[in-house]
Amino acid sequence: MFSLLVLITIVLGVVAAVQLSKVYQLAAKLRNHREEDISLADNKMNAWLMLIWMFVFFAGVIYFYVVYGDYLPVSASAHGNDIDMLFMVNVVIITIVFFLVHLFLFYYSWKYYYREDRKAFFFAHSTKLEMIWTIIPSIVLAFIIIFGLRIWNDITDVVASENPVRLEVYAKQFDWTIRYPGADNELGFSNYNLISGTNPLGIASDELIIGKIAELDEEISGIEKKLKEEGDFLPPSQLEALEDKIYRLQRHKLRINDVSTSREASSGEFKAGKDDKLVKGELHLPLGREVEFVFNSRDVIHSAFMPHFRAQMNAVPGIPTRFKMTPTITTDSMRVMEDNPNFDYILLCNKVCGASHNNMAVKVIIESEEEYQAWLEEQKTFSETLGGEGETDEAEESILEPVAEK
Ligand SMILES: [Cu+2]
Repeated sequence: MFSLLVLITIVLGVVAAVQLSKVYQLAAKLRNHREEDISLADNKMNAWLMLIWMFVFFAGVIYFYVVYGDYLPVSASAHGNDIDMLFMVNVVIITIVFFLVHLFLFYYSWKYYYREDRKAFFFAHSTKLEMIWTIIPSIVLAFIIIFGLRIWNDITDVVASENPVRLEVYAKQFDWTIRYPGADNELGFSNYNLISGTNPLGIASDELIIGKIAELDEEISGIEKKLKEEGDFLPPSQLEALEDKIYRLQRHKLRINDVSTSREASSGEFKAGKDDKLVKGELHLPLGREVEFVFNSRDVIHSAFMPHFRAQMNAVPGIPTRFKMTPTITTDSMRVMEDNPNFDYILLCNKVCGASHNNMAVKVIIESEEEYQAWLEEQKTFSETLGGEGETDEAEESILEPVAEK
């Protein structure tokens, strides 16, 4: 309702301005005064308007700095303070330049408005001036870039800590799945070709590969049966569509074969996926331990943004991206600091990725190591969610029945 009122006010304001200018033009015409004839009084008025506007403009900018300048939440990660410092340094430099440039712009517009008896000082070139406005910005920009790069290198340096938390953040339209590596602290190999209803991240294992191939075979033979029985009665377009589907399913099978004969398969990495833990809706992290994130996406580019931790990384289909950070404030402490018992950290999608992009948010919970371990203990492993054949070690040797079916 309020925004409607604002809109009406703006529209009426524009209409009024247009009408006023028409009246002005008409009056000028009556006075036999062409629009391009500018009097000294006009010039003077414009000069003063420039100066007045400068003060209004500056006052407005200062007002917004004061009211909205402190909009960032408290940083809750080890590197967050560095980012904030970098940000502040940039803001200070930009603010100084902003005020200087606009001061000159408006002040000289006011001071040197046109007067008949005065001629402008004219010169074609000044090496000194050119040097000043080339060298000073170069130095300032070089400083900003070097300073920024140093901080970025500190944040992204590859030396891992002794005992990091490893996890994968897997995006799809429109939610996030968090995968913890389980007891071996190793994320199992995964491939999007293996994604199914029960295997949302496409984690690989011998059984799952066999299961998936069986699933595809079943689908193919179903279509072939249909073609045999009804083929003669189907319109050509539908016939073509079914044949195309068979072709695509067979291609999918070939790709799965590639997965099972890939390098990862022979090095036994398939084992690591069994005890992985898949969690939706919540991301738990222990306080003070370094977290190594791997980001992946199933469909389009998403971006994992955690504003309180000053962290953001794109999740790109087919290209795992990485980021490290160490949380420094628990959710409980932050609730006290913010004086808000309902406060929660958040991970959200920061790339407009489709219709329900705004739904892509996950609660982030920073807790003590003990609480974190207790919570992790409660989560089901991937093989448990598949249907309870549990931790059978023999499964790796003998190839069991397909388990992918529900
Ligand atoms: Cu998204």
